[in-house]
Amino acid sequence: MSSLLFPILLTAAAYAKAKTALAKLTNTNKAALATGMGWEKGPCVGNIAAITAIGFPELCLQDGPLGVRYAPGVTAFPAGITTGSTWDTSLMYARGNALGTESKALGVHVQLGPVAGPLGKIPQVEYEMHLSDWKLNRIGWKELGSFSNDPYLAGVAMAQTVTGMQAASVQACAKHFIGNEQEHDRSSMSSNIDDRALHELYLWPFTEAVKANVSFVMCSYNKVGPAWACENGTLITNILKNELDFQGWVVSDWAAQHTTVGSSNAGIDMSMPGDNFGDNKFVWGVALVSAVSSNQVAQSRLDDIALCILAGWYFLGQENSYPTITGWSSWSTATSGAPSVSGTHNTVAQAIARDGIVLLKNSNNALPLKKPASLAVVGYDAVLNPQGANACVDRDCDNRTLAKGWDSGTAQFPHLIAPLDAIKAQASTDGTVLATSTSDTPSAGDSAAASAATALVFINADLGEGYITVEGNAGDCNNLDSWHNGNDLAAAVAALNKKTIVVIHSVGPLILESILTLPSVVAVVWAGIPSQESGNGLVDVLYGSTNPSGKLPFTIAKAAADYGTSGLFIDYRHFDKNSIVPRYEFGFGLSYTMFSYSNLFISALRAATPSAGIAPGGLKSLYDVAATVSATITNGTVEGKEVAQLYVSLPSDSAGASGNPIKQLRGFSKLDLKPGGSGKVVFELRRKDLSFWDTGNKSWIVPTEKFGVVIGASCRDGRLTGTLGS
Ligand SMILES: *[C@@H]1O[C@H](CO)[C@@H](O)[C@H](O)[C@H]1NC(C)=O
Ligand SMILES: *[C@@H]1O[C@H](CO)[C@@H](O)[C@H](O)[C@H]1NC(C)=O
Ligand SMILES: *[C@@H]1O[C@H](CO)[C@@H](O)[C@H](O)[C@H]1NC(C)=O
Ligand SMILES: *[C@@H]1O[C@H](CO)[C@@H](O)[C@H](O)[C@H]1NC(C)=O
Ligand SMILES: CC(=O)N[C@H]1CO[C@H](CO)[C@@H](O)[C@@H]1O
Repeated sequence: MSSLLFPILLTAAAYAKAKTALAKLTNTNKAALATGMGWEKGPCVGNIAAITAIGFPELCLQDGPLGVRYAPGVTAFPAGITTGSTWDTSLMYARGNALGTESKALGVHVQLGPVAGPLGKIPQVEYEMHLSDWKLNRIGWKELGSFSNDPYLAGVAMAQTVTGMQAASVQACAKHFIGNEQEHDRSSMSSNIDDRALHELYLWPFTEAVKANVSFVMCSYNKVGPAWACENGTLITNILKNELDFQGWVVSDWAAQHTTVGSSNAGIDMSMPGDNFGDNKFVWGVALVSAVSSNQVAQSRLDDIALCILAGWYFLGQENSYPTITGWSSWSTATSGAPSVSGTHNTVAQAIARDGIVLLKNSNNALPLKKPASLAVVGYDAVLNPQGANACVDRDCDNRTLAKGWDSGTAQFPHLIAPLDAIKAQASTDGTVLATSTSDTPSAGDSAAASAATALVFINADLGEGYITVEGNAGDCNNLDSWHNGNDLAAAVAALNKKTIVVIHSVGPLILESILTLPSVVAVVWAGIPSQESGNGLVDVLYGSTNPSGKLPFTIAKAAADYGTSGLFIDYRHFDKNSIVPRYEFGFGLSYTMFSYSNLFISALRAATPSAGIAPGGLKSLYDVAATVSATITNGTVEGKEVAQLYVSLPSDSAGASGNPIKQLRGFSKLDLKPGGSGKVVFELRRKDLSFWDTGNKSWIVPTEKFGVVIGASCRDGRLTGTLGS
């Protein structure tokens, strides 16, 4: 942390309190503040010992981004990717706030989320790591937290989540900094990202979290260059703390810290879990005190570390009657007297599960279903694991409906409404005769499929963290196919049923060509990773009580080889550059109605001082509004929500910036429109949104030529086109 900038973020009162408390601490106290107590030495996954002399309690850091891990009675929220696919800032905020509220009630001071990235990730079959390149994974995998592989969409979701969480007085943690793009060899591989891609893509979501005053950032397991991310001073001190003005603290991912002196001098502020998962060897603690005594680490560095940990705690008011941990521990399944914390957060979980659903295909209005006389429901993904929703530890299996992936970011399901449970309830209301087959063997569903006018087939594709291998997938995925031969199951049903609707639960994109070429597959629904309210959210959309309004937060390609990861050209940027036609483009999603776009307005480009380069440290003017773009969206025939998206094209060869992506997302807005209604979307473009990162002089530059502006319903469905600037 840069002490110089400290008072800008913190209230004078919080700063003064931290200074006063610091003056009472010995170096041993200060090092203890910065060092976890050791693995499983407290109720949380990370614990800092209390310092009673200053009234500082034992501090609890707890997983994870989708719910309070190991705690009883919590809400299990939908994954980041399903939150991202809502494109709904109010739901992003509501989820963050509900997570924060549950954390606080349970006595958690620091919630280990949200997650930025992976961004460049789409799986490839081969995945040997070389220092000179980096490999691919399915988007959305990293602790199931990541919102999108587009940095702008991910950045908005990060900021909303942080703001929501911290409004509940819980410190949020933006992670994993940086380039933590795969599980394979995650502690030894290096993500070598060039400076422009670093700034324009990988840093972007972190920057937005920092702007939202995120209390801390977690450095990641991987290397970035020769040094590990937690030991790289260029990244942590020069870029994160100085260039981005980050004023909180940096914590190591669990055992991602390697050296006492190197990590301190690189700028990290907390060592977690303290020892290396229970070996009782502490990289900091007394070793850090010795390093200060021997002048290998400056006294001012240790003071800075302690000051910012204290200040974050004061800043969020955590010294004021904060709940203590009662009746639960990460290391025991026994609970007694733990508070009930979930309140009505199931409504937030259901709204996200529902509004994150993306309708990919809908021929002849096959959906919504209207009181069908008969309906077949086929596939193991339609039902609950008979051994229970939490039967697999950290969700380390793909046994029946997929509602969470496997990883340290899981939470216990309080309940899990499987698709068939919710469909049964609706069928009973409608008098629909249901035929079910809940096997993943293609021929098993034959009689069900043949007996009904319409068939719903459920398929999935799981993913998780590398400490567990599930069905041969060691965290990363081996390919982009559905699991358990889902495509064959869908084809078998489609061979017998002319109205086959495919529902997909998956962590990210998968290749659907063999299904989509079948004329009997009339509709395809991507239902993401919906968590506990899965079936409820799905039925809302399948039966049309809610119009689908999710949009893809990634591209679905026709073939795995169509994805790219080189430099700036990830996801749609790569498809655009190489003229590859995707199957379903980024931002795509159908509705049960049509929306029309009109009245494009583009303001003049406002002059700024300085008008061209903005040097590091002069970041503030980068967030000044440089131009405003607006449009009118008009309803269709039924009520529905539309996500209007703004894409900006930098001039193709402006000074210093050849090779810009053809277009990039720079705004979005979701409107709820009744029949007969229309609404205005207004996009405020900040200077940064119109800049490129100049690697020569290390600054953001706004080009002086004209920008292309497109407002559309996806990245390839532009409805209104104009230019900005002169
Ligand atoms: C971040 O903190 C600053 C300074 O206290 C404040 O002006 C700003 O509104 C905060 N931002 C958010 C998103 O809370
Ligand atoms: C730290 O990260 C930067 C930015 O990616 C990289 O250029 C540099 O080589 C890394 N430094 C070390 C010592 O690994
Ligand atoms: C999950 O499925 C596997 C393979 O069928 C089976 O061996 C295992 O017992 C199941 N576990 C649970 C907890 O459902
Ligand atoms: C950065 O370098 C470019 C040329 O590469 C130049 O046009 C621009 O004015 C420079 N900006 C600053 C702030 O030095
Ligand atoms: C585009 C569209 O369908 N607009 C409709 C909005 O609702 C009014 C009133 O129902 C209709 O007249 C419009 O045609």
